[in-house]
Amino acid sequence: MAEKSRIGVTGLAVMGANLARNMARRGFTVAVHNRTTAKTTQFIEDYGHEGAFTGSESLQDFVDALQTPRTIVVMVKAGKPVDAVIDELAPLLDEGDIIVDAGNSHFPDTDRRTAHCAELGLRFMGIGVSGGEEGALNGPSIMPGGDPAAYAEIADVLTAIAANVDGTPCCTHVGPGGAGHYVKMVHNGIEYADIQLIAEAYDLLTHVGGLSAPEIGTIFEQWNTGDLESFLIEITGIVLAKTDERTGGPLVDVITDQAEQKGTGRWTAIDALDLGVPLTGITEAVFARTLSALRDERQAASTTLAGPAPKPAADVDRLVDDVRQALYASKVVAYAQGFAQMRAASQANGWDLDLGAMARIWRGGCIIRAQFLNRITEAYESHPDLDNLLMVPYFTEAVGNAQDAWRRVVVTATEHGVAIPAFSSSLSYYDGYRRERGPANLIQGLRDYFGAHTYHRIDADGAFHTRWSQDGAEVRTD
Ligand code: NBP
Repeated sequence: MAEKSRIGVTGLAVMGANLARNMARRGFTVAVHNRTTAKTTQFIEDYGHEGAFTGSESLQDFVDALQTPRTIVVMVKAGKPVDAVIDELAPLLDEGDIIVDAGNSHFPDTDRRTAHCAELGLRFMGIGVSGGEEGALNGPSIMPGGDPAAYAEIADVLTAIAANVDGTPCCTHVGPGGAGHYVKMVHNGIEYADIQLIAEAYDLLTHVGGLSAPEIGTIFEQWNTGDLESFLIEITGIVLAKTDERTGGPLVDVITDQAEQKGTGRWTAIDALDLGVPLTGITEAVFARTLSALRDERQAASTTLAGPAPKPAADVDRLVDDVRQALYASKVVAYAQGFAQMRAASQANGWDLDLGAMARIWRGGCIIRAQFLNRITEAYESHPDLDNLLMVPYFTEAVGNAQDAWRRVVVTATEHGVAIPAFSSSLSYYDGYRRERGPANLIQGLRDYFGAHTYHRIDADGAFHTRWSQDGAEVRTD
């Protein structure tokens, strides 16, 4: 009888196949299965030589091929397919077996599946995997959520296949239930903001700076040697430098300007609204994608709605440096907001998230990997109860130093009619957050006028209402 496999992977589309290959390359024995058998056969044909795989046609054979207690990684399309696979697997499994959902599941689904599996005597883990197909094969960032004891049993595999930075695997137990998928969701949301900020920088350098795509590509290449050093800045340089084989011009110039999305950014924004966390950068990035999708409407509006007359920038070198600083400051704000959201979720759900560790496991393998994540880890190591990243000296100084350039960029973009929702909302957040007294006193006054919603006074305890349309007197209401 063949040796039983350490771990199983069901779902052999690009992500599952690459994760299984990564595991086998690290010396683990891997059972593989796919709903459509032809994909399993093809997988064994293509990659069977890379490691110790056992391919199975039926789920029963797949389950039988595993060492007990079994660990089964489910890597199928997020949503109903995950439930379908759990329903099919559950009757074939034994108490204590572990089902790992490594897809992009929504965290409430993970909480629900964790409870459902527990009722069946099974252990369920929801793990976030970032890095796309390349990461899955060569080392992703892994965000495991679920029972810590179950994690301990599979940590050898997960830490071995994860990316590794300075000898530290980009994988650590995140928290119970849906915590891993939650952190992956916010990671994706931050990715939306990062990408939107890069797009706005490109837009400004194109339409105000008058620079070509390859020229901007070279600028991004330079930026990647400084504070902005990151995977996304690096690949922006590469994408902008790419020549289109058909036209001989820059490839980006012939790509339609409609951004698609799979939903994780939207989930992050919705969750921020539910939690009451101001998450302007990510939310504006989601809205910018939805606005980009209205291509027909935009084309009609472009010949109807007035904008300012075009005028070139007076000093392009200064614009380039201002945009670099605005990009950095806005990025700091986007991360500050994302981490504030994770902190709020951690408190609301009792997850006890180690936010410094989250930044640490994002340093390698994932799409938002960046030098500056080290600074976030350091910030939470020195201030574990930090309310907002902007309040640690490194970031306070970084954003403070950039603010003049940041304000000039927002003014310039506005004067030139270039939409910069992420740059400007980040700056407004910064200005709103640093205000000792904002204008919400008037909001409360208005709410009290039209709805008797009451207000609090700065000079007295309690809730008050003014009888605006009666005698105008103020009454205490609590
Ligand atoms: P897909 O998301 O395209 O899903 C395809 C897989 O799901 C196939 O193996 C398919 O089997 C299986 N499947 C479906 Br669809 N319905 C099923 C059902 N009812 N029962 C059993 N199997 C079913 O694959 P992917 O792009 O590899 O992504 C997998 C997961 O990883 C997703 O959650 C995705 O969001 C996440 N993710 C993807 C990336 C990326 O870069 N692609 C990055 C990070 C995370 P079949 O062959 O029989 O149709």
